[in-house]
Amino acid sequence: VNEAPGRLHRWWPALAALLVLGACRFGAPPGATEEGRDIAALYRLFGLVALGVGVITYGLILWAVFRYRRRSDALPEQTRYHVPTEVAYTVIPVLIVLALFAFTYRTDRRVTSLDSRPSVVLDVEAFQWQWRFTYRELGVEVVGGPDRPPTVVLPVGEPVRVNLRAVDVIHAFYVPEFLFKRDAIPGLVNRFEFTIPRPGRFRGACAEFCGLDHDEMVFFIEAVPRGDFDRWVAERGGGGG
Ligand SMILES: [Cu+2]
Repeated sequence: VNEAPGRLHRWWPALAALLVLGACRFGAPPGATEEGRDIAALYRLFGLVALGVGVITYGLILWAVFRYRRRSDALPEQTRYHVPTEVAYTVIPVLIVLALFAFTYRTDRRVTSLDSRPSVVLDVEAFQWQWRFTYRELGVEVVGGPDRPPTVVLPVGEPVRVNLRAVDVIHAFYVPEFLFKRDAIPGLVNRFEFTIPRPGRFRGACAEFCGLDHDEMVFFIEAVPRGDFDRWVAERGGGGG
């Protein structure tokens, strides 16, 4: 009758591992902005290429281990300087790296481009230890305070331009679900754009240690339909943009 607990005992490590792994999220989020989706596609490409290289490499290692395992004390035939093989294992990795570089360059250019006509311009100011978001054209400002993370509302499906500044020390604007991070550096304006295709609420935070209350530099971005956005602006006495 008392066997069950004993048997269960053997499964404790597996159960504990399952619990820990269950709390993990494997891989990157899919990318909540159009730019983020571009980056997610690049991640996937890198993952697949790495998987292919891994399968081939481990396959060849296993093949060599079993095919050429020790069968007697006699030394097998020793070969060296096999030029075609050496050329192949030099050229192929170089080609893979060049191709990945080209894809990365293309994605980076698309993600950081400022060609589109932004429908919202957002001045983002990082300071110790919160954020100030100013909709210059709409006359609206959102400032966070201690234990009061700010929520920035933005219209869905419209390009947003961010002008990122830092008042005191270096901070970093980071929204994990956007798969995007940019430093805020005193004396410098970092500009970038993003478009959020679907409504949602996304948590952002400062990603550069900037002093004692660095961890309090949390903010939220909320993407809503245009009508809701206009109402939100009007409630704050803004508009006219
Ligand atoms: Cu900071």
